[in-house]
This record gives sequence, C-alpha cells and structure tokens, in this order.
Amino acid sequence: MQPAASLTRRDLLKRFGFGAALLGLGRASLFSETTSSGPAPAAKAGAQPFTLPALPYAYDALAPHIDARTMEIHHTKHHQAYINAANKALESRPDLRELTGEQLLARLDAFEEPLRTTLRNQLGGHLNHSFFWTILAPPADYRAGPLHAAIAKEFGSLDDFQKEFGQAAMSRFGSGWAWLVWQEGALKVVSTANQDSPLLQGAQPIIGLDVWEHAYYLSYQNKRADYVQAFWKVLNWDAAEAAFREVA
Ligand code: MN3
Repeated sequence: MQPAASLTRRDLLKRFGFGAALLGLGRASLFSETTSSGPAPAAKAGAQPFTLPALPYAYDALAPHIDARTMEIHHTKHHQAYINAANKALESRPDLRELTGEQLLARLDAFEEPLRTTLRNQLGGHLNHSFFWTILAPPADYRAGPLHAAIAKEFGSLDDFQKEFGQAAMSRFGSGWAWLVWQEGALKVVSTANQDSPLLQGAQPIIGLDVWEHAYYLSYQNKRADYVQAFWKVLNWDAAEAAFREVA
C-alpha cells in the first residue's frame, strides 16, 4: 500500500469508493495534502438520507450572470424539494437503505411504480443539481487541460462545441438539461428531459446546464438564449476538467 501522502485523488476515490465523501469528510481535509491543484471531484448524491450539499461559493458569487435570489431559491427550495421527495419515497424501503443515489439510479428499471418514476424525477433532480453547483464558479482564468484538447478534437473548436451545446440547451422543449457527457469512450453533447440523469444512458456528466425556467426566470424571463450565453462566464472549467479526468 502506498503511503497516503503519495496517493492521488483518483487513488483515494478508488480506495474509498467515494465513501469518504459520503461520510461527510470534507473534500479539503481528505484531498488537500494529496493534490497540488484543481477542484474537488464532482459532487455525488451520496448516502441516504440525502442531504443538501453546501454551495462552494456565496449565493451572490455568480452575479450578474446568475443572480443571488435565483441561486438561493434554486438551492434551498428546488434542490431541497427533490431531496425531500426522494427521501420520503425511500422511507418505507429499508431494504434499499444501503444503496447510494448513483446505485439506485443504476438499477432503476428493477423498481416497481410509482417508486421508479419518483426516483427518476426526484433522485435525478438531486444528482443533477449536486453536479450543477460544482460546475459553476465565479468568473476566473482557467488553464486549458486535456478536456479542452479533447473538445477541440471532437467538435473542431471550443467555439463549435459551445454552439452545439447552446443548440442542445435551446432545442430542449420545456424543462430539462443540456450536457457534455462522456459516453462509450467519446465526448457527446446531449440534452435530457425533466430531471433525467445522463447516468440513465450510461453517460457521465462533464458539463451540465439546467434549462428549467426556475434556473433563469428572475433575471432572464423567457430569454433562455441570454442565460445560456451567460453560463459560459460562470462555468467552472477546472471542475469540468476534473470530471473529465475521472472518467476519460
Ligand atoms: Mn433546477
């Protein structure tokens, strides 16, 4: 066994199977001595009962691109509501209590209705939002890494990628998400309806954008395109690079 000081974050994640995060150990305390740079790995749904993850920045940190009131309502009301509903649906299922959110979604098809649909929507909402908060950050300078190189290779250029992602965000009718995912060994732009998680298609999220109206209505009203443009200003590329490193 390697001494702890030489373990990489990937080693730790493998060894603990994300368990350390589930136990509530701060990422900083676990990873601070083992990684020289980069953000924490993408947030996970974690163990039951599910709890609201703290934002890694203040509610007003993304303004004016995403306003503080929207962030606060989105986090404390919308995300919390998905968590409450998922926990309530699982209250009467002690046989499933040891499963993480990811494990539950992975075996969704095995569940009877209405549990299956409830978990698809509510647990999906919890996972999607837990990821979303980590992929946002106050505007900053980022160093392009392997993800940027892979995007250029797959889409032609960063600009071409952003156009394709924007089209996915704009063409999702009603409520849903636009994603850059890693699926079957390749980067793909997809969108999902409602709170469907990309995990349901065996795809790992690298970048995700919530295009439900509750994510942008206070500042942008019906102008989703302006919100999508603003997203690029508060996208945490370091977190996206980290999510890519974990799966690619
Ligand atoms: Mn939302």
